[in-house]
Amino acid sequence: RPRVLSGIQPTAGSFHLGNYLGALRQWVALQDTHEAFYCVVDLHAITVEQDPKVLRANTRVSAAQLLALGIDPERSALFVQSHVPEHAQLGWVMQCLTGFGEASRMTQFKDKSARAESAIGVGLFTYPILQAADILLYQAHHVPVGEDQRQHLELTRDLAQRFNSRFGKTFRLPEPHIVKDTAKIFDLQDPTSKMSKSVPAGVVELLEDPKRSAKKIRSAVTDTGREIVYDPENKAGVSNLLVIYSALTGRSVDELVADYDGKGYGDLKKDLGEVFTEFVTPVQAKVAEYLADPAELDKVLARGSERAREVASRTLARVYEKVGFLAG
Ligand code: AQP
Repeated sequence: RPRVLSGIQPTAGSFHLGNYLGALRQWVALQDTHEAFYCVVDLHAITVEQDPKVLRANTRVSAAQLLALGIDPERSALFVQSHVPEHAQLGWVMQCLTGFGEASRMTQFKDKSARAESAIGVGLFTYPILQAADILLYQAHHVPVGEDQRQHLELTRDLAQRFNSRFGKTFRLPEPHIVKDTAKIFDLQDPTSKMSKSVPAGVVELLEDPKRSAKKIRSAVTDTGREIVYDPENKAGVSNLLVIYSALTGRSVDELVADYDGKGYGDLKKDLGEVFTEFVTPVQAKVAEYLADPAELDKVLARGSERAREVASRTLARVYEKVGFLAG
């Protein structure tokens, strides 16, 4: 079976609707067809300042959400990145292969560093290179991510190709798995920017009180017109709501547009609030169950990292040999 690898940061605790629709839903679906490796990327989380207690708690909260959303630890290796030291080890080799100019072209770093309120660490700059190592360690065929990660996937492929041509074929070149319709979910307050944990006003969080989410949806920014149509250029807000509605219900956007013919934005928003509440309520209940037994949760993660290390250590050993390290 083809392999799939993806990761998510535990930084915010709660995942948001963009994470879910852009990436996590695909993680769940790909378990049916792929050998899956999914990780909570805590090494990436310290690229911005962290409170150690909060990070530890949020790492468990993140794992609990992944299980609640449908990641099955019997079928998939679910693990915490720092439990598999090969990530940092291959990350270093990959850093030595990356051009400074090449790393400087990453637009996400430019965005994040421009927004940052505190000092920017070198880790934030090199994070896409560690991400390349995350993927290449597992020889992943596919990497389910949102559109914002496309450039990082390109870098990963470039680095894999460079390594292969310098040292002989070692890495598989991974393909991004980006589902077009939900590749970029937009902020409810600013429907021209992506929904992002760094700009919390228009973000729908999976673990917040669903009443709060419904309220955010009711007050989502829409244009001054009345008609409910899908037109991302001129009606970004309404189009974003239609995409979310469609993804959560499995009904097509066209079908929804037909259904809401003659109705107003208020009706659409109210109904979407209810659809979201229905989706998220059982997820929240399951998260609470997993968190009620942290020892069991830790066991699941330990089993996951054991499986991950089997694969990761094999890749790293080949890499160390190829670059010329003396066998230890
Ligand atoms: N708005 C989005 N639409 C679609 N996909 C999205 N993803 C994130 N936002 C959207 C996808 O979610 C996965 C996990 O994201 P991450 O935890 O690695 O962090 P991120 O991309 O840094 O998430 P944020 O919320 O957007 O944080 P900031 O503000 O720090 O940039 C990824 O596959 C991502 O594509």
